[in-house]
Amino acid sequence: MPIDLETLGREAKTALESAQNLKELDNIFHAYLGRKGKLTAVLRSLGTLTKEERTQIGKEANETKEMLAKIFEQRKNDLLREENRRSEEKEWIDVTAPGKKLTRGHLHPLTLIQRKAVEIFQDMGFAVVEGPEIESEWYNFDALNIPKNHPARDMWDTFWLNPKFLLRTHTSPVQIRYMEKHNPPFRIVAPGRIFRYEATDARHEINFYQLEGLMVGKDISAANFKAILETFYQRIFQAPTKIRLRPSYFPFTEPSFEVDMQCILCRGGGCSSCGQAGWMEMMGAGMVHPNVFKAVRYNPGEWQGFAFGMGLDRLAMMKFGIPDIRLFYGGDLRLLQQF
Ligand code: FA5
Repeated sequence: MPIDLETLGREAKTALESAQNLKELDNIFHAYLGRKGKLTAVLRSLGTLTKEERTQIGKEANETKEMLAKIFEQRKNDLLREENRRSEEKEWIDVTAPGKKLTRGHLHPLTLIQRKAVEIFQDMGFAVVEGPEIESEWYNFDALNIPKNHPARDMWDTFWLNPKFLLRTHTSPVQIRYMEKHNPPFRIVAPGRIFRYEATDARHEINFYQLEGLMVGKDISAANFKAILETFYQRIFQAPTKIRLRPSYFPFTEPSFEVDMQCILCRGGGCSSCGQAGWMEMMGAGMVHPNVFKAVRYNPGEWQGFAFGMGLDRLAMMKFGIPDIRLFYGGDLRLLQQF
């Protein structure tokens, strides 16, 4: 059978040139030049031909093969370029399009109140210090004039970690830590988290925040405390508030008092948040007890000062109108997203 290489070549050329994509091109290439391809078959059959035919057809077949290989390469490049162009079009980025808005987190109301309170005290010249949450019995109790077996220890239901260490029940130990290392006069505040082993209700948590204050000098009196208290409440609430000082007892102050604020939630009428009292207990305070000065080797005849420990959670309740302290620790986004 005569081999019509010219027709085969033309047919293959047209097929390659009209391939629409790389896969199709590859299939056509293999149909002619693959292992079982039509042109490959011609090349394989050369052995069965006479010498003259072999020279003649072999030359033509090789030329056709080279020609088709070139066309294949060219078409492949064209199709690749075309595919790149199409995918670039598809992946086009509009750099002017407005971005997707990321949802921003919120600062927790307790963080907000702590920052605000600290800022106000800093404006009044108070330095900010910190102390550890795990405390020794000495700093939490003994140095604050509450020796072992003293009934006042029952004022603070304690999470003991072992016979010597505990989770601090108030921020007052920071007073001792600071005074041990610094000489008066000074004024400091110490915000921090504290822990109490007690039942919870609308205004009691087992872990909550306090802000300790301590001002020591030669002539610091309760009148200074009252002035600072008034400035603080004025600035934090930016509205008139009703405050009252009640005589109280703390082993580390003498005299001692507690500061109440008329409950914002019921305006003094009595509600579940304030235990129907109409007043919320906001802080304990007093003039530093001479025994505390002695514990840190200050001369009580020379120095005097006031100290206070305010409950930051209760301050946040009153500032933001939150009826239950437990809401601060519930992690409910509906509450947090309001801040
Ligand atoms: C003390 O912790 C004293 N260290 C305060 C003090 C410091 C007195 C310096 C004198 C000199 P008290 O236990 O009363 O005191 O707590 C102080 C304030 O913390 C309270 O007035 C109240 O606002 C808040 N508080 C007390 N217990 C809780 C509780 N379980 N949950 C939330 N807040 C509380």
